[in-house]
Amino acid sequence: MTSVRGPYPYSSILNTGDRDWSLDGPGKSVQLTALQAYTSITAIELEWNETTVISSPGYPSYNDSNLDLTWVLTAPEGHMLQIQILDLALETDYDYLYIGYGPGPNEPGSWELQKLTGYNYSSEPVTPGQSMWIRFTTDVSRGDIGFSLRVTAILNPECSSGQMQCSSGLCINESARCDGNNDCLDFSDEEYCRKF
Ligand SMILES: [Ca+2]
Ligand SMILES: [Ca+2]
Repeated sequence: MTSVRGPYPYSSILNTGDRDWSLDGPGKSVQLTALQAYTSITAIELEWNETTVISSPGYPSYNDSNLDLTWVLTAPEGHMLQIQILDLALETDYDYLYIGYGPGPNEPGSWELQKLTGYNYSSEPVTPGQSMWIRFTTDVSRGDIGFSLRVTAILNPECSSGQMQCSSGLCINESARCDGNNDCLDFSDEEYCRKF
């Protein structure tokens, strides 16, 4: 069974929005509009062959301001997460979908793999590793359709000959070992290299 912890929200008053201070005359009142920032982190542990679909709140439409939502997903040992974007329509340059490898957007050992906005995306599945994170942020103004993506915990494919396996389970070309580039995304192809 999928194990889900969270979302763990915290809300805060960012500012007081539009104000009408015109108090002159009877019957006038002050209206204060509070804009809320909604931040949450949801942890999802997938079991073997399990699939989950993650979508923006209210998909296929969103209009929420100041969202900052994070999902952190993990697969069991020996498995990898495969992600496929099913749909993406975000307010260009204002609302973003981030996809990364590792335990969380600001955690050590994490890397941002994709930063998406607007309408262009690839529906090719990508397999970042055993853990990954997704972050969705919106600004104060308008929305669009939102996003939907599918994450599946797949059995770690054996690397073919001429490849090495990273600690994350990713297969990379053997020639990328110890070449100074972080091909594994977790630096495991650059560990235990002879230093000249
Ligand atoms: Ca927006
Ligand atoms: Ca390398």
